[in-house]
Amino acid sequence: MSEKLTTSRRRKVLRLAGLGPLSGLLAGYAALTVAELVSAGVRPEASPVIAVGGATIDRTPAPVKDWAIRHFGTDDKLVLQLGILAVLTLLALALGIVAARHRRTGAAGVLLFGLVGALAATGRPDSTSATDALPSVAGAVAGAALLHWLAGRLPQCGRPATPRGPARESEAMDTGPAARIDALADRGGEDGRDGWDRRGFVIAATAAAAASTGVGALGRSLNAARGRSAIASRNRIVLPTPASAAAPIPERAALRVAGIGRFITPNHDFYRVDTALVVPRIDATSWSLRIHGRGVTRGMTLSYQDLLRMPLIERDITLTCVSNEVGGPYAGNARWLGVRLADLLAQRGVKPPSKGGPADQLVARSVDGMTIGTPVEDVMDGRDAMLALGMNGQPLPFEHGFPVRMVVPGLYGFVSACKWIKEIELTTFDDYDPYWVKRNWARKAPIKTESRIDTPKPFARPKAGTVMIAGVAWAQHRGIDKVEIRVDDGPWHEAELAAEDTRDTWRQWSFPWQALPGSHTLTVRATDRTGETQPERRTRTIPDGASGWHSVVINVD
Ligand SMILES: Nc1nc2c(c(=O)[nH]1)N[C@H]1C(S)=C(S)[C@@H](COP(=O)(O)O)O[C@H]1N2
Ligand SMILES: [Mo]
Repeated sequence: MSEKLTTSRRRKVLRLAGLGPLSGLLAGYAALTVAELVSAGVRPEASPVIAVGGATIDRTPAPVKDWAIRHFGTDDKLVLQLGILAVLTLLALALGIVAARHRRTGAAGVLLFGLVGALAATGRPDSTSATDALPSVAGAVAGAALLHWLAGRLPQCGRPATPRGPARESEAMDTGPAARIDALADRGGEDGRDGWDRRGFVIAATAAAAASTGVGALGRSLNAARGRSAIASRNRIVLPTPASAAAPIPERAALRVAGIGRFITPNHDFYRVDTALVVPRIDATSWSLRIHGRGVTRGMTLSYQDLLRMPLIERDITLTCVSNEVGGPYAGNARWLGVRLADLLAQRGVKPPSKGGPADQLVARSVDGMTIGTPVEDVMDGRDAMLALGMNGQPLPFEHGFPVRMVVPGLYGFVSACKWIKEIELTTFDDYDPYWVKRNWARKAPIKTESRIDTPKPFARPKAGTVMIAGVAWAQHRGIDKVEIRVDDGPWHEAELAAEDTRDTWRQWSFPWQALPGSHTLTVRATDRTGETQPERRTRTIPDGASGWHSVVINVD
């Protein structure tokens, strides 16, 4: 051994490379679990990871968000939370190393990150109370105290140890006299004669980990209990029969072609796009909706029971997300049950701008602070815009807006489909920019005509002969008139359209193709009932929806 390894050095290594970072991790873990417990007493959304995650979502530039939705889909939130946990882990490790040298500085660092959590929690649009800072503050204080305490139990440099007893042969073998002394010193340390009480540290660390786990488990179960009253309120709901039922779906609206999506999307398969890291669980019995603003002669607050007592309409409507790429999955078709929004507004004195009404924008606000702006003209032009309570025969699932959401045929979700709605304000486009508009998305966004090849899938290898090409096309509230298929650079062929349910729903189509061996590009385009054919040119999703033709490349064997 050429280098002399002194006792002091060795302890430094132990402190900085192992136990210091471990103390940091334990402190971080304690901070998060204490925060979780306190958030159960405040509200689950105020817990620091959720708050920082929400603040991150709010501040994510639109192209990045778009990219995240495209690559992670509905898992984008899981990815974000894992990312935050990874960053926190690194910070905890770093603060542990700092604390091993300077206890106070390390502890102060933990408090600083608590402050970041507190600011994120109170700065969220859905935060109405300063108590939202409590989980972060309590967690940070607990974490800082634990780090300070554990760092005080780490081996200290430069203190002489008292060698005691002979070193074991194995330790002394080929390591030279310096290392032998080190080994002796460490054994001495076990007895705590030099201020480094190894057993004491292990006990303290284990106790801290166990206590944190207990606190975290308690917090989780309390948070879950909060959700249970909402679940119970949903389970008790019996949806009334509609005053105006949807016409039965034509039998020939759904094609029997393998690989094509179902005509009605089951609730559990329905795409989900929102900014909520925690799905709001609202008790229907304590929910209310306030309607107010310009031109509302009689403002009002409605309860869920009030809505159930009103005449309900039932309609099939295809929802589409503006973030859907050409050929993408963010469209779904459901049978919605709800109150006609135009009737409700008219009763309260609201007039559309074309009839002299002062408000041209309806802003819906959700319990999670989302704001969504919809043209009043569209809501009141005769289409079946509704406050939906039911989706495919069930009360709305929590993920899809329970207890009440908006649905407006023909408009992308970000300008129409507010979930977990709690307020409707009549205002103007000049006066107010809702959430997405502040982030460079369009103020108004009717759904663009789109068509999608569902089968064959990209890079499929069908056998030569008849290959069924099939998919869906949508142009909500205008209706689909024609779908055409092109193979490679050949001529356009008209596909066969399935029966139309309503002009607010998507339409399935199919085309039996005599496939010849080789690589082929299949392209689809649709024409809506106004006579407009989908443009070929691809545009991005931002600001008002992607356009362009969908195509898939396959290999025929
Ligand atoms: N409260 C709230 N409502 C929301 C959103 C949201 O982020 N928060 N996203 C909107 C968007 S962009 C779309 S496309 C639809 C999606 O509804 P779904 O998740 O039920 O499919 O909800 C809309 N309503
Ligand atoms: Mo969306």
